[in-house]
Amino acid sequence: MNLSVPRRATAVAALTVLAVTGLAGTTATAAPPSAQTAPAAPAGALAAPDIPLANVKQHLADLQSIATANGGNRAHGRTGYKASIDFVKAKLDAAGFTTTVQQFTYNGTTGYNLIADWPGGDANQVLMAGAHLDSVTSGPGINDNGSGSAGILETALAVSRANLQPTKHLRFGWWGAEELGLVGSKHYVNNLPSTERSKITGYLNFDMIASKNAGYFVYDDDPTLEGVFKNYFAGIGVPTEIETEGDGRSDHASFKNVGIPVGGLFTGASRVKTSAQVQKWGGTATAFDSCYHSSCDTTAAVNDTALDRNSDAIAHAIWTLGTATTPPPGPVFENTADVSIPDNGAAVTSSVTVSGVTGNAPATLKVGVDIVHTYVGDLVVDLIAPDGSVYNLHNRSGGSADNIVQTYTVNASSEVAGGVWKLRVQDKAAIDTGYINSFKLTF
Ligand code: DTR
Ligand code: ZN
Ligand code: ZN
Ligand code: CA
Repeated sequence: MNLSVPRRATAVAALTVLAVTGLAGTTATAAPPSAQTAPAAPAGALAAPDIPLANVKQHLADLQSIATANGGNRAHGRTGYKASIDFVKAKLDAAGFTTTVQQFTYNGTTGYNLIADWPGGDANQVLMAGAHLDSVTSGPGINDNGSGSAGILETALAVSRANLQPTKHLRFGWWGAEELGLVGSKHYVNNLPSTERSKITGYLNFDMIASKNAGYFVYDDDPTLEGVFKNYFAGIGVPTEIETEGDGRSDHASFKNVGIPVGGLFTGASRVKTSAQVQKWGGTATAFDSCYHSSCDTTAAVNDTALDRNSDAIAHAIWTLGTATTPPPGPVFENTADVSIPDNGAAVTSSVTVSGVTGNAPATLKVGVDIVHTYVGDLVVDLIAPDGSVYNLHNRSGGSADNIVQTYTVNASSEVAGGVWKLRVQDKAAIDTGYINSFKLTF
């Protein structure tokens, strides 16, 4: 590189900093964060309409009336459940859906699933949303799970009102006997030929989305589906948390157990909201739903704001995932910690830990590199896969130009995705130095 007095002053200062911080001659690696930023909306996706809260509340009022007219509940094997199925089916038939009532037997009584297909879309790419329609015997089950049932019902009706022409085929399911052990959804999945199962690109589950003392929980089973919901709530300025008690606790487990990507939303049940969560979401440090599985789980037990936000989030997911012309970008893993690069010294690294991405990395792995440096011709920059494989990104080119801010596309299809990926940078010429500003992988 060309020596020049002004740079030397800069370089000397940089070396002093390195000596003091003890980075000189060592491989400094920033701690891999667990930070995963939600992917942007996929190309071509249409914006969802607002789901009218009044319409969703009317469905809840109708389900309440059904329970009241049928012994106070809508439980499996009771008249209130079949009446609920007939109610939802009639609305979907009138809206142009192709509906199927699937029967099963449990505890010696007949149970019912309702499946509604929106005609059109790619039959080989099915996007499914579901909610259990049954209640416990002790009450009308308006939050658990009239709320999820009404949220997807109104979203389906919005699809009809818009005469949506999605790229994917849209399917909605209302499950029986969830309260007895996910019986209806298990029956559906178990009786779905494997060729049909493999067409389901994602299943979105909504079980309790209007808890009175609501929290905003997003299922973290699939990074892409998780990102769609996190994107939505970030867009309306509502913080979310990962749903941690859900594994196996609702109908998404039936789909996850056969390898179908799942996602969903939840506002909490009998667990108590912490003081930190009260700070985040308001409400009180009591149960998220104090009427969980109780006779008081009525229309009075519903949080309208949570019902509205979650219904809109359901529509956002259906429109985003269902109308995208290209698959949504996969999950993003980023490390924004600065890592000083020793002048003419040892290599340093910034790393990210990839989790929740099954299989191998894609042939078009996007590697975002942001390096602040005053002479990029000094630098060798490599991507290091979890197994140690080296992919050179930059090799001393660029001369005296400043900074490398670039997204490289790497064919990493031979690499297992999960594990610690590193960006390795070495400054191989005296004077001029800099630091790694950020390192990002998009799958
Ligand atoms: N099993 C659900 C309620 C429930 C409890 N934890 C979670 C987590 C995620 C979804 C639902 C739930 C029921 O009683 O129907
Ligand atoms: Zn329940
Ligand atoms: Zn439930
Ligand atoms: Ca240098």
